[in-house]
Amino acid sequence: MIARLRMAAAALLLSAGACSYQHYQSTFSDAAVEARQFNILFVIFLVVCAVMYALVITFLIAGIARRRRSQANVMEEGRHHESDPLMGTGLIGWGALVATGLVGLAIASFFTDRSMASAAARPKLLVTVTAKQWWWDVRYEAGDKSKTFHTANEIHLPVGVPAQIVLQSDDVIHSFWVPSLAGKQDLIPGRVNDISITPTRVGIYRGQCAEYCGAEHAKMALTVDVDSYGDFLNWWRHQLQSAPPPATPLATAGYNFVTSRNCSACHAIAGTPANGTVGPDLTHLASRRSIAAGAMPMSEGNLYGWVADPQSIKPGNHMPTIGMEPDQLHAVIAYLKTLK
Ligand code: HEC
Ligand SMILES: [Cu+2]
Repeated sequence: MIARLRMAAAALLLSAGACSYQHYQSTFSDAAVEARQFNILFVIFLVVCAVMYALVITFLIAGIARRRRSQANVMEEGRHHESDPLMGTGLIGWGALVATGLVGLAIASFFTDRSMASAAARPKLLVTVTAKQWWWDVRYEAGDKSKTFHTANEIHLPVGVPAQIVLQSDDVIHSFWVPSLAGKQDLIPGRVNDISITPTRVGIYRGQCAEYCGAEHAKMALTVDVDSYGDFLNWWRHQLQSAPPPATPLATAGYNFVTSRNCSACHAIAGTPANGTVGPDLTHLASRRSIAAGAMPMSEGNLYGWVADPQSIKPGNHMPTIGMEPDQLHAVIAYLKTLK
């Protein structure tokens, strides 16, 4: 019954032209324990409220019909004010039904909350997400400091493993929202929030900032890759590695430009002198799916576009347009492409 309703709701959403990526960014197609619990609760609320609504409308129509009938039959004044013996019992029954419905909803909410809390109580993976105008810094935590690393705008989680995502903000209030995986949670300056996610289905899930945070709020997306355990471990081991040294003369020229000019004041590249924290970590830039928090797909052409003139792509973002000669731009892109 619940599954049918959910399918009907999802079909409705899709037929309304929502999108062809059924599992990409949808509250209805859950891919984590937390999102599923929300969905079950949603269906319970929907069914209880729909039944009550249908009853109210039925009684209303019955009442109107009855009054019409009695007006037609009985002309003398006061007749229809006579109390109906069934009325008292009916009212008590109605009150009991409303109370049962409300208590039922409260109990359902309570158990949903409890089971989400119990999933959150045993996280196996700790990821800190810091929202910045207008991108997401992602730090994988580990007891051993040498096993901590940064990435940006792309989170990887192993399927079936409860993860705790710690949420912080450096500037204004943002909101972390990956509809297929969990509800929304705000990132508030000066405060530490968190959200737990236990993914149940391998796939790519899109999320976005859900709290207006300034000019480029609309271009502040992120993706969560839910990987099989093996794929996750491979990704994780790869992210722990430093950037390889440049192998061609062109890439070396790019390396020299990036590490000696202002790029390195804002960006970090592990294994090089670049250690800025104003912008995204670039160590494995080329392995990511998009550029600048989902503003564009990752490609050589788009990298050229971004580095040459980031302000035309995301007007107002905090990376200034940096004057470069064409050969310097070629060199920088040749180097960035090696950051796999
Ligand atoms: C004043 C700081 C600053 C400087 C200098 C700077 N950047 Fe950036 N850069 C940023 C910020 C902030 C972002 C994120 C913009 C956004 O998504 O809103 C960014 C984003 C990027 C991205 C996309 C990263 C991603 O994860 O999608 C690349 C690539 C990049 N910068 C390369 C460079 C290069 C190359 C230089 C030097 C020529 C440079 N940046 C200079 C601040 C800077
Ligand atoms: Cu925002």
